[in-house]
Amino acid sequence: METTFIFVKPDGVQRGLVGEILNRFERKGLQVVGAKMLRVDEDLAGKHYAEHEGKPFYPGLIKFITSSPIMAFAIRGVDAVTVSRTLIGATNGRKADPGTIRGDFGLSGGFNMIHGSDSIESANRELALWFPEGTLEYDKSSNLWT
Ligand code: RTP
Ligand code: MG
Repeated sequence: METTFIFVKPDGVQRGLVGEILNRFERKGLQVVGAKMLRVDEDLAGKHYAEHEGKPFYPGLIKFITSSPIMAFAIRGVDAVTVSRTLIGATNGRKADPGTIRGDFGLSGGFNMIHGSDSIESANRELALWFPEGTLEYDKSSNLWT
C-alpha cells in the first residue's frame, strides 16, 4: 500500500471539477486519507515545485498555483502513486489520452487541473510538506475489495 499526494489546481476548483476528479479516484478503489482546502502562498508553492525553479514556465506556474484556492488530498491504495498518475494523464491536455482527467477535461499545457506526485520519494516529501499533521488510517476491513 502507498499513499500519494494530489491537489486540484485553481482551474479545476473554479471549473467545479473537484467532485468529478475525486470520483475517479474513489471509483478506482483508492481511498481519501486526508483532505483540505487552502489558498497556497508563495512559500508553499515554491517548496512544492522546487524542482522546476529556473525553468521558463516557473514564474507563471507559481502565479497560477497561488492565484485562487486549491483542494489537496492524500490518496491511499495499492500502487497509489503510479495508479494516480495514470488516472491524471500526460501534462499537456492536448496530448493526454482520452479517459484520463487531463485528457477528458482540458486543452491547456499549463492549466491542467490536477497535480499528482511522480514517485514514492516525491509523495513522501510532498505529504510531509502539505500534511505535516499526518494522514488518517482506515480499519483493516475497508480493504476487502483490493
Ligand atoms: P504536476 O507536477 O503539476 O503534477 O504536473 P506534471 O508532473 O505532469 O508536470 P511537471 O513537469 O512536473 O510540471 C509541473 C506543472 O508546471 C506546468 N507546466 N507548464 N508551459 C509549460 O511548458 C509547462 N510545463 C509544465 C504544468 O501546470 C505542470 O503540471
Ligand atoms: Mg510534476
